[in-house]
Amino acid sequence: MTKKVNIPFEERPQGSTDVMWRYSQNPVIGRYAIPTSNSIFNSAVVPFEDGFAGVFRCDNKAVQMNIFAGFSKDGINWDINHEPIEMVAGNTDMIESDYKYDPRVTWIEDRYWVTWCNGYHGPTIGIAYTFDFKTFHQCENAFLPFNRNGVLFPEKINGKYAMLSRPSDNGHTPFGDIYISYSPDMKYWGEHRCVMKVTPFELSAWQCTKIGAGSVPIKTEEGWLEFYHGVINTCNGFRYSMGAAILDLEDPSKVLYRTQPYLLAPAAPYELAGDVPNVVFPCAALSDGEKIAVYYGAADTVVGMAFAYQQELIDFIKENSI
Ligand code: BMA
Repeated sequence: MTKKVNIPFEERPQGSTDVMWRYSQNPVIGRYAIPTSNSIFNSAVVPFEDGFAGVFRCDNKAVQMNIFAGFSKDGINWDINHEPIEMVAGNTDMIESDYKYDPRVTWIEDRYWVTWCNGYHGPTIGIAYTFDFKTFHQCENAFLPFNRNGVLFPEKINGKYAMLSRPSDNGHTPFGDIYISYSPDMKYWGEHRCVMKVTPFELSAWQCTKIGAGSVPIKTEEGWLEFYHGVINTCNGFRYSMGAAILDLEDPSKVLYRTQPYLLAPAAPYELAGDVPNVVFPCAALSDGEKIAVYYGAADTVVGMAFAYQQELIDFIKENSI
């Protein structure tokens, strides 16, 4: 897919010196954007046909978590289906799924792959593929429970599919590091290696409790550009912020650079207040090689966007690396 993408973008606000800035019209998706929803957040988008498609986490008014397909001409105004995705069998018999949340989407070779947190005796990583965002083929879960934040690389590495993930527990996990795993066939996963761990509190406190992969990594000349979330446990609970790392192109278990300061932390009203206050949770990023648009869940309630210039951001990550 070499098609030039017209990604949604807004210039840095006058007077701002931040390397990443929020969209002035945030949130782009409100909590009640479909009739049944209580909240829509932690969602993933990709270029599709002459616009964009996405997989959205919509919790309903019984607060059941599920994923829904959606479409957009401009990447900002979205039509989200009113019915959740119904999977059909992919590379295995249908697997039970008590719930689905926090999807990611990436194009690899000939199809779109979706990963999400799949309820199978607790959270683990579900995988499906689609060609058209209408029919979704559910494949084997990647891992044993418990695991979250499964994020595929957009191409094979040394001939194998590669996925970042975050082994966890069955609750609001108070720990968590990022690992990478490989698969020859999207069914059997192994060669698990540690990529990144939490930081010492005194070095970079916003990422000292747990970290998790966010967006599908963006391939750049400097390495894989990966947006991730980092969490600090405060006296009022967890606070989720966004940082970025650059991973080695041939061996992404090698972290080349990683931000000491966060790129975006809860500060706007829709990030500070919502069903879970103080959450900025990136799940997708678009790049045209120059500009970047990140989609993130805000306060587990709505979807926001933030922008950056790719080279400025890479320079910032290198200059402010741990
Ligand atoms: C995590 C996941 C995310 C959520 C975050 C903050 O464990 O459940 O979906 O955004 O907590 O509540």
